[in-house]
Amino acid sequence: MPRLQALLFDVDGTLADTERDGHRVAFNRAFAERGLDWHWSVETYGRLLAVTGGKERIGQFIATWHPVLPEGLDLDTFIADLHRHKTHLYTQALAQGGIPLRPGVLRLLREARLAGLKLAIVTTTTPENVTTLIEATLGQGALDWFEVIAAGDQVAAKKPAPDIYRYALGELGLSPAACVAFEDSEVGLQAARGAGIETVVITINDYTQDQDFTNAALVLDSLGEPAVPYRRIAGLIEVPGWLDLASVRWLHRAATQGSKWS
Ligand code: XBP
Ligand code: MG
Repeated sequence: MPRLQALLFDVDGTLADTERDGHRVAFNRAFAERGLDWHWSVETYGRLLAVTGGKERIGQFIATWHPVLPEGLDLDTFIADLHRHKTHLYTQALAQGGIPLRPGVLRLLREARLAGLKLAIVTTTTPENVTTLIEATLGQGALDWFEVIAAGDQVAAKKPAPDIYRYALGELGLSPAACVAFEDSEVGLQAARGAGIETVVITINDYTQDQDFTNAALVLDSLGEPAVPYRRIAGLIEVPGWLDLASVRWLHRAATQGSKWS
């Protein structure tokens, strides 16, 4: 049975609660600053989250809602420019400390580092967003904590395709059986499981908590902290309160030995 050698973290929804009050707000500001009368409500954004990637999400909005567009524009160029502006606004908000890490994230990252495990980021979002979030929350130099940052357009097919996880495994030089992934959404879970990686889901807000997480090794509402314990939603876990590295190792061992989760 392979030893646990790396923890792979999704970003949006997993490291931090970025979607509703981060990405969505930046999209809306970018629309307004580009003179567009579009507005993505909390509910509309929830529907659009089924499409991963900001450029792809704007494309989906245009294809579905048919907003009026300036005459004769090149759609790809228009979307790329709008999305670049959104990234600028979003990273500005992150750099000002606008979005904290979720409970338990820092604790587990530190514990994994101390134990000599490799860490990786596996996300659909734009690389600048990852860099800015990590530096704003973990400090300058914290990018070095991560052996691999797999993000955005590094692969053609975004989550739920497994490609970004396969890319990260290749860069880490590890087999899927040596890793555990952390995700918050069904599309993320599909991507990690598609690459053969056991996955812990930490659900977040109304956007993902009712999704299908049948294939997760464990589903919690957060990683938990002594002061902010998690709620277990599905799967077996021995330790109440917060998910520490010993529990992750136990899960990994049980899952790779083929235990049945319920
Ligand atoms: C979440 C996403 C991203 C962000 C927007 O990625 O789907 O598209 O909502 O980011 P993950 P960009 O959960 O894999 O971190 O606008 O930079 O694409
Ligand atoms: Mg996510």
